Amino acid sequence: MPALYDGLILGSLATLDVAHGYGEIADGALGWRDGLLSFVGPRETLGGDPGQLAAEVIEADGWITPSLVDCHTHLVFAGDRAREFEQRLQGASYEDIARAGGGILSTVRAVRAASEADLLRESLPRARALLADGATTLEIKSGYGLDFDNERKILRVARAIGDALGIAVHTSYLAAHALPPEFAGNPDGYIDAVVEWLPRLHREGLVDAVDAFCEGIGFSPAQTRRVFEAARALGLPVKLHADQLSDLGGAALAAAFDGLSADHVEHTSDAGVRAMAEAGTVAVLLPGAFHVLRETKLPPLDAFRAHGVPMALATDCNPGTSPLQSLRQAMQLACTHFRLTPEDALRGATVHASRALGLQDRGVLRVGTRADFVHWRVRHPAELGYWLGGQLADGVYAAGRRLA
Ligand code: DI6
Ligand code: FE
Repeated sequence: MPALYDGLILGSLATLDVAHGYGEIADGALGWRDGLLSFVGPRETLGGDPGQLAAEVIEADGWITPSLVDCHTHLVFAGDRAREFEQRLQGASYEDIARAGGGILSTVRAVRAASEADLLRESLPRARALLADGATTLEIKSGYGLDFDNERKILRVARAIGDALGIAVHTSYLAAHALPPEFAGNPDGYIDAVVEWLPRLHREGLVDAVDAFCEGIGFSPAQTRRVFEAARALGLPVKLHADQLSDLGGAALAAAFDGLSADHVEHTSDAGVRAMAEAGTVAVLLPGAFHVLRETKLPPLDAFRAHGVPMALATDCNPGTSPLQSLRQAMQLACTHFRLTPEDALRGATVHASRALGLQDRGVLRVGTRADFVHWRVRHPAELGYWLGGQLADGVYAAGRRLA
């Protein structure tokens, strides 16, 4: 008789499949078949000897949670910006450096000079690091190419990372990230190009969502709107780097387009929060950038809570503002800087992050969802938002397959 489950893992479960709390099942069992969870419950209700029910049985001491979902990264890039980090420590601001042609544009120069193979070779270790610390779904943005061929190169590398590691990669087209030198003084002309490239890249299957940097050193709300209209014409969801350094009404703009998420949101106003609540737009908090830029303006956390706006967490892994290669570390930073509880942080990096990508098939341990889970060497799930560094993941699984 064929086994009922392809695999079973036995241990303490934090299912998160509840409105409050971890959804703890102390002596639990998780079973899967064909990549989906088919049993989640107390071990004693399995109804048989695990060894007879499943082809593979794993005894896990420690806790099992849903795999982490990193819903905002720029991890495909070349080079680094350590020198610029040094300049900031000597007093230059992020905006000063950007205006002087450094910042994002210095990474653009490095990306343009790199071959597709180089770019994959440089970026893959970052994705591997995220995976090793529990993330099996990653969002990866373009935005360091700023011309058709180089934006395409980044998106192709993002897809290649998914194939190489067996993880799920969701791509976002972020050509409206900075103004390339070819369009100096002509941002509207650049937006024309951004809008023209989008359907061509979409036709190649390279775009899952559309993003923009709506900021004084980025693009105006009117320019962002044009990019969003192009996305809408193709039926693509949008998200936005909104209100990171100043309040341009970005969060409300993302909400007006039924955005999946508004990200950063440190300067979002009360009206912005209300618009997000109404549209169901998720707030993606990026404590890595907050930490590295030594920001002091906190996102409107109480307002998000009061209006029931879900708060997701992500690494924002990028060479300028967040050289962060662990989502678990982002959870710790969110607890420290934003006073999230470890439980909020875990939800932020799982359930809410999935929602920020428009995904309902992961982020909790529930029958019928993907068998994406992590076995952690911890005594309690609160430890996931507590330790700085270290190696806690004992096994990282996607669709029932062990990847790390
Ligand atoms: N905001 C960010 O935090 C990243 N992009 C953005 O629009 C930073 C990108 C970089 O500095 O390279
Ligand atoms: Fe970002």
